[in-house]
Amino acid sequence: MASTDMQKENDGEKLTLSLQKEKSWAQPYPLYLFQDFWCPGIHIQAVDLFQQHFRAKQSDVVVASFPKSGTIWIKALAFAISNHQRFSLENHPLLTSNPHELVPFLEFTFGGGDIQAQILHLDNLAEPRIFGTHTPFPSLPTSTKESNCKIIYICRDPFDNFVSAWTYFNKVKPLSLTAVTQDEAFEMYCNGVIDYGPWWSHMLGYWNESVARPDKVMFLKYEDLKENTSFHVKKIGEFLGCPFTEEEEKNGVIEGIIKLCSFEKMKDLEVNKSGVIGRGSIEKKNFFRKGEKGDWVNYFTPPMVEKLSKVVEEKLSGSGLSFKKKFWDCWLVRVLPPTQRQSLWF
Ligand code: PPS
Repeated sequence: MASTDMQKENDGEKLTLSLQKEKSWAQPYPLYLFQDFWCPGIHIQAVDLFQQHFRAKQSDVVVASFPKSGTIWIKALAFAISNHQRFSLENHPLLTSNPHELVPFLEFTFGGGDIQAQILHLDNLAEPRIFGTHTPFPSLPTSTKESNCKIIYICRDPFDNFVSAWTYFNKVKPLSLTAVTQDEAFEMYCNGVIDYGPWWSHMLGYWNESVARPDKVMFLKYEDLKENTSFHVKKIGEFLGCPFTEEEEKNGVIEGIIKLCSFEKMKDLEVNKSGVIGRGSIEKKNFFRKGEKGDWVNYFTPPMVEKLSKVVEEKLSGSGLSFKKKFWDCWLVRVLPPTQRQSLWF
């Protein structure tokens, strides 16, 4: 091992020495309570380096999210919207690259190698630079919090977020690792123990900032984006300072972007069906599962509904942030076992 790599590993170990730790849902390394959030052991040093070294630019766009909330979707939309005058829809980079490649996670950019070279590389990227992050708002680098860069945050109803996380972690878990059971994972989720959790403080950090500085932080919910994508695409264009002209609207540019970034289209692209991404070599196909709202009805039992509803109420009450539930969905969960709900739901 090169001496700089060894130095980094030692620095990483030093960072975690005094931190509270918990087992991860799906990885052999633990989660550490670092700066009040559950940081995966493998990312802790990268987050620390990102905080210390990243230099924001006023024109930056940061797409922030709690994991399994629609990150890949909003990355694709933000990329397509801010570049809508640069690329044609027929020959678009999203057709040949995964959104995580076009909009890299900032914290992982500092994951290894020569830091000065990484800083230089980031400094030289074409503007506006678009990055992703799972880091909670208080832990973003000072230059990002203080610059005028735009932040788009996406969150998701915790019921669906839990199901998406649980199914995903089960798929990407190394074979050698014993899976956490659904009950265990649910208990951990309700206690906020999940990568980058607690989910409530993650959401509230960005929510409060979006209330205080709506021109800087745009707060989106996966469910709202699903319900009226075209309205939100227009809003994102205005927020990023690249609104669509009437002519573009008439010519179907917004509809084209929505189609290009849709779950059905993205899931079927060769570039998203095969190959791996990231240091953990995650198969890209695992980022696309159902892409629906309300799938929680197929997994939750009535006691789970009761428990998570209480946590949501307790953690979010008074904040102004809430998630609506359909009466029909709650009724189904009360009267039918999970295996019989699917046929009635659609
Ligand atoms: S990650 O690993 O944090 O980047 O995952 P993330 O992208 O946040 O969340 C994955 C869920 O988003 C769904 N997905 C989409 N929904 C709508 N439109 C598009 N284009 C899209 N692409 C991915 C994906 O299927 C995961 O949700 P579930 O409920 O598990 O299907």
